[in-house]
Amino acid sequence: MPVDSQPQAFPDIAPIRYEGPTTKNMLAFRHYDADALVEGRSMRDHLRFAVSYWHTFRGTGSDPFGAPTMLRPWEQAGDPLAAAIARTNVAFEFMEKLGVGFYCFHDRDVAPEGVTLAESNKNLDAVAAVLKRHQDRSGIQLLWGTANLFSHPRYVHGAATTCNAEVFAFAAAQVKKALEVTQHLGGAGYVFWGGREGYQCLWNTDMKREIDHLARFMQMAVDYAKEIGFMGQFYFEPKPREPTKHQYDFDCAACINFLRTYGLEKHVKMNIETNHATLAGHEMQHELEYAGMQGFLGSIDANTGDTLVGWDTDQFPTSIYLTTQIMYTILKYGGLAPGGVNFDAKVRRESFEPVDLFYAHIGGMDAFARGLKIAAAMRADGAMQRLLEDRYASWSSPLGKKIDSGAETFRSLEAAMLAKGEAQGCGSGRQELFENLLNTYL
Ligand code: XLS
Ligand code: NI
Ligand code: NI
Repeated sequence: MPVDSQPQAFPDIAPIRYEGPTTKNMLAFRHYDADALVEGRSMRDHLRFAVSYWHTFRGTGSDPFGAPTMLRPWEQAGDPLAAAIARTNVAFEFMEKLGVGFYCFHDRDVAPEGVTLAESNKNLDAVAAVLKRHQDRSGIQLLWGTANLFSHPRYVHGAATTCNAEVFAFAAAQVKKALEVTQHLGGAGYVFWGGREGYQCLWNTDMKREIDHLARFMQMAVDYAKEIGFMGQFYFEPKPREPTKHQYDFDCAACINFLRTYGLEKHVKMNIETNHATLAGHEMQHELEYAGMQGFLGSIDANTGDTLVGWDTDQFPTSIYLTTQIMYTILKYGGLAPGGVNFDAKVRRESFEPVDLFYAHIGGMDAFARGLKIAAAMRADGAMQRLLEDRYASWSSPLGKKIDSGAETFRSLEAAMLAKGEAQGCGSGRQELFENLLNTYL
């Protein structure tokens, strides 16, 4: 049961409101106006913001070099299940004050792991019942659920790709339960992120066997979802490395190839995270474009990295340039729903006071709202699109049309170029002009 008498976790913070770009209040939105319409749809529905339970309510600020810095006043010692239940009040107080519509969790974020699988399942059921009541009361929904298949020592060699069949079985049982709980909470989706589904050393790794097992595992999840009538969208979240040297879900191209190879492409879309794209040597825009052009754009994990730090720093996104790139591509492919914008981001270890959680999310939401407005303005104006089309204008010529329609061959094209002697009409790429044009909207 939620502890009704529990004091508020953020007593000094009033619900965050839209106050417009000129406000001096740093605990207000300057751009995120939930009901405002952009391209005929509310910002709320475009963005579908979600809070990550793990970073925001379980993050401690510990890193490989140092102890936790975020000693939250609401965290209580003693019975971990009672603490987990009390923490749900904190989470919903935070999300209601912030005004987000969704949250995401791993099974072990919300409820403590027990000594046995049965005990873990029981803990999860107990917390899920409380989460359900909070959802029903507040209207906040679960964007996606997932299972933590990487923290416990049993997953040292991976979960679906482990060398040990019993560990695979345990992971399957854990995902079965996580799917049931996600369904019970009306989750709009379910994410697979392969934290330890990869390798550290190829000599001790049978890669073919491991990737086959990953496909078998996902197929079982898809089959079970069908069996229980879970209608949520499955997502695969690419990340090239960390904690393993190589993760099998490396980037969108690798994931989509995997899904098609194993016949899973109808069931799974991409959940794309900015910092993971960076680690893969891509821009977020590239990953979104790649997934979008093939019909695999599902949901995003909104964060950003630091180019001077080589790991997944999961910082809150504040760059308008980045959010403009993201929202332009998302609008181009028709939006995210049933996916959303999940802040898979954590406040810095040095930002250890509870109010920093608000500053961080407000900044991220405003950056996305602004990116959305700019992207919509660019689309309404159309100059960027026209410039792009100009670059490919020769494909509207009789020759271009015939190549695209399949009417030309190597022989016919050779004949045409022998007659002409040289290809004509190659113009400037105008990169600087494109970049300058973009800046006119910022
Ligand atoms: C870690 C991942 C993880 C997934 C969910 O790098 O981003 O948080 O989003 O398991
Ligand atoms: Ni993520
Ligand atoms: Ni990540």
